[in-house]
Amino acid sequence: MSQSAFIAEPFALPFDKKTTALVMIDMQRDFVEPAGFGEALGNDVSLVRVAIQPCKQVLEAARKAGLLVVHTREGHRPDLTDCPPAKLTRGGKTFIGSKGPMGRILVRGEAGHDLIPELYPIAGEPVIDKPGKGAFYQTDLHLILQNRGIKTLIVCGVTTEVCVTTTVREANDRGFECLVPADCVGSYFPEFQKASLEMIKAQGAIFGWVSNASNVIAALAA
Ligand code: C5J
Repeated sequence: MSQSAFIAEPFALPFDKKTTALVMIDMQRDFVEPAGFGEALGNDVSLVRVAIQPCKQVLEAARKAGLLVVHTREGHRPDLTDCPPAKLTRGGKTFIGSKGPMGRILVRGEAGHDLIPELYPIAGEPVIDKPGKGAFYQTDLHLILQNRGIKTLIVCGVTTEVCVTTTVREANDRGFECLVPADCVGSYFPEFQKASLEMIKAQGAIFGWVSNASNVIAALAA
C-alpha cells in the first residue's frame, strides 16, 4: 500500500501515488517569457517566472515517483473557429490571433503557444490543448484521468487566478482532490495570488489544499 499524505493547509491530504497526477497548467512561452503575450499586455513576467524552478523540481519528483504527468496549453485553431467571439474582443492592448512578438497570440503551432523548455513534456506525458481557461472545458482531460483511476491532482502553473483556479474548481466539482503548491503557481498580480490561494483552502478546503514544492517533493519521495 503506497498511501501517504501531503503536508498542506487547511489539513493534511492523504494520497496514493498510483491515483495521483501532476497537472502543469499553461507554462507557455507567451505567458512566462519576456517578450510574450503576458508582457505585451503590460505585465511583469518576473512575477510568474519565480514559479519555474519549484515547478521543475516538482515535475522531476513526479516523474521519479511514476505519477501521471499532464501538461496543458491555452490556445486556438489558426482560423480561430474555436474561439468564442467574446473572447476575441478581450485584452485591451493585444488580441488573440493578432501578431505578437512570438507569433500569433494564443494560436496553436506558434512559438509563443509552445511550452517553456524548462518544463517540456517527455514521451508518455499527455498535452491537453484547451480553448478555455479551465482544463476540463472541451478537452479529454477528464477521460484521461478517469482511465488512469486518478483521484488526486497536484496543480501547478499559470496564472493562479485564471487558468489554475478555474481548473481547480472544475476538478473539485468532478470529485478530484486538488493540491496547489503555492510556490509552483504564478500571477502577474501579487494580491490575486494571495487571494486565490486563500480561497482554495478556505472553509475547510472548499476547493482544495495549499502546500509548497518542498512538502510535495518530500511526500512523493517517501
Ligand atoms: C490567462 C492563463 N491568464 N493560462 N491564461 O489568460 O491563466
